[in-house]
Amino acid sequence: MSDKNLVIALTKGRILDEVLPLLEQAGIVPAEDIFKSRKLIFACNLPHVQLMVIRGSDVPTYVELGSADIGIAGKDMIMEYGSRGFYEPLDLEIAGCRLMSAAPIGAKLDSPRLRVASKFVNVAKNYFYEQGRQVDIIKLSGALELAPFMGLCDCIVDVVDTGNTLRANGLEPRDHIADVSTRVIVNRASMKIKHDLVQSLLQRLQQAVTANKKTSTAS
Ligand code: PRT
Ligand code: MG
Repeated sequence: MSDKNLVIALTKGRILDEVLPLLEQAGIVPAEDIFKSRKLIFACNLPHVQLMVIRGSDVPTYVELGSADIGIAGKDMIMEYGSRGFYEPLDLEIAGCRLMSAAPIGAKLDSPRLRVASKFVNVAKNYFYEQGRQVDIIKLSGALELAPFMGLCDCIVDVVDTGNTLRANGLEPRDHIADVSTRVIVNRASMKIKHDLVQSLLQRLQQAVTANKKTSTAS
């Protein structure tokens, strides 16, 4: 990590689609089409900036350990990572969704020890602990909606947007655990050592977020 370079770790998938236009408004444009390339790291129009494209769950790790200065990831991933080893100065207000529990429609969750399947094991554990409920947490990596019907668990914790995926699989949302949107996180040392570079990027991103909000409320 040189003092003059800025490495930005981006989340691939739906966040990338929404974040590239914001970065462009903030003056950062990849040197090639990220979607057509199999590369994982990209140069851009600013010679001192590099963009990494990785899984959202890995973004906090890169930023906390300082291999990336800045990260862009969903609040769900940041909550699950669960560290205070970086700053979270900006909400980009994109890729909004909710972390929720969900169960088969009408199911009574009255067993004394609830079996909960999730990708978000820490989020789930903390939430049910705060509710005073005894739980066994089962870690899954995907297709969570199937798990209750296969007898693996009583309920799940997942991110929900429209709720269509839940409904299509016979589930209903239950508890609203947290609102999720895409956040900018910054390595603690980078915030000091690269103060000017980081602050000017944060400012331009904030302006892009504000400008987008104005156009979306105007239309
Ligand atoms: O890439 P990987 O497989 O590890 O993760 P992923 O598939 O969850 O990644 P991706 O690209 O889908 O999402 C990355 C980030 O987008 C998440 O960390 C969230 O912050 C944000 N996000 C916003 C969402 C959704 N909305 C969302 N709806 N992430 C996932 N979903 C999924 C959800 O898991 C469920 O399968 O979409 C389905 C539910 O959508 P609805 O509209 O049917 O409710
Ligand atoms: Mg995916």
